[in-house]
Amino acid sequence: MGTLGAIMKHPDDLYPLLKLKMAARHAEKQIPPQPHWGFCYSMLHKVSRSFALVIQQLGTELRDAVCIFYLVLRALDTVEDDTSIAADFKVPILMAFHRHIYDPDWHFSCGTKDYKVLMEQFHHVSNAFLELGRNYQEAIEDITMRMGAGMAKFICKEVETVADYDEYCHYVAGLVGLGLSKLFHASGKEDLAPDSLSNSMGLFLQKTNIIRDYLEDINEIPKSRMFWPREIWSKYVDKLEDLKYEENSVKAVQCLNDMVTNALIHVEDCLQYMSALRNPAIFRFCAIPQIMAIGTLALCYNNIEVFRGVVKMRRGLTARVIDRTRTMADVYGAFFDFSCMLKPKIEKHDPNATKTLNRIETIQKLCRESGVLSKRKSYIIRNEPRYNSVTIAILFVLLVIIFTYLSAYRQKNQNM
Ligand code: D61
Ligand code: MG
Repeated sequence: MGTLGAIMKHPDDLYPLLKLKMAARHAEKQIPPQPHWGFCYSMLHKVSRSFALVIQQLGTELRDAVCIFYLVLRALDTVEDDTSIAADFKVPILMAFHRHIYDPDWHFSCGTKDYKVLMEQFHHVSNAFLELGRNYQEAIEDITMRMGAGMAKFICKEVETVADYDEYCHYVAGLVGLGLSKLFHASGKEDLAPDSLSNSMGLFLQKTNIIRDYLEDINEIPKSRMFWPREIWSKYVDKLEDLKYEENSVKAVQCLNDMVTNALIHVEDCLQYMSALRNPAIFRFCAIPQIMAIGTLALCYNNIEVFRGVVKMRRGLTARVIDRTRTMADVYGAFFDFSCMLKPKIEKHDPNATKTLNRIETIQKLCRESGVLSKRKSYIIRNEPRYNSVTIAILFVLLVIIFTYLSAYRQKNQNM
């Protein structure tokens, strides 16, 4: 369904979508003039639309550090993700990457499209990195070293147990959480959060990605990417790729529900991490991806479409999340809403139904006990008129423009 169709179905997505478009346009105008910073910020917009917008609203000093942190790790991940590079060639690069970021002459060609450009012109990222404050450099180098070593370990090791799964997600996303907490603290804007909570922030996002991207990863050329732990999928099928075949649909959805239920373990830590943040820009930067994740999990739960294509939240809903997320009340509200969206999808014959229900009710209880679940616009339950005043005004203006244009066009044809 195109954007226009989606807007007709969800008219109050229109205004947030327009604001998002303007924010993106505004952000692009903010690209710094110096060549290497210009390259870094334009590349950031290309390789991560979702994070680029939330990074853009951080204060200058912290924004530059987080931008470089992102590009350094995205480059490291491009080496890891390129399944055409042989393991014995890839491992040493992953292990030494934390040293290469200090050497503007170093580059390694791999990856595709914008990721390939990032690798080939990596000297711009190194030059910008060398301009950062020492405490930012140390935090970025430390996390890059630990992530590179962790990625190298799993190049030749399968994700077998749930403990392996948590360990792998720690290396590629938990460590990002630990690094960000260090950068926030180094900027003097936040206390240093406990590693366990920072780690959970990363695991919740990464596990959501791994669940949503099952089909894309299993169909990866030349070699499948497999992150679902054998300890879970082997309860349903003999091979991980069997989940994508029509005849295994019932087992596939049960396995999917098992994976979603596992990811919900981290919600309590994430809510605790976010409720401790003091700086509004840092709060929004951390909260928006988390709300996108719980929304995506609610969408994926009990949904066979995960094995038919990539299930994504519609852009209008993403725009509303970005537009509306300002305080912890908005976070509790969103987690409550999406829990209410997931709950009715739990079928009593599902093998994990009881566990899923317990985790969802724990989340709803946490949100209720926050005492801030007040009368506010819900992300799912419609309790106000379909067309609010702003939307009517915009539609009216649009109609006038279309009418004027059509009458001018008809006028011109009559004069011909
Ligand atoms: C607060 C705010 C943002 C947070 C956070 C806490 C904690 C963790 C994260 C962001 C990271 C979440 C990662 C989820 C998306 N997964 C990936 O990007 C996978 O690659 C992981 C390795 C590279 C991590 C790069 C990264 C991502 C987000 C950042 C960041 C660095 C630095 C600062 C802020 C946000 C996934 O990659 C998919 C792809 O290749 O597109 C994979 O390969 O598994
Ligand atoms: Mg990767």
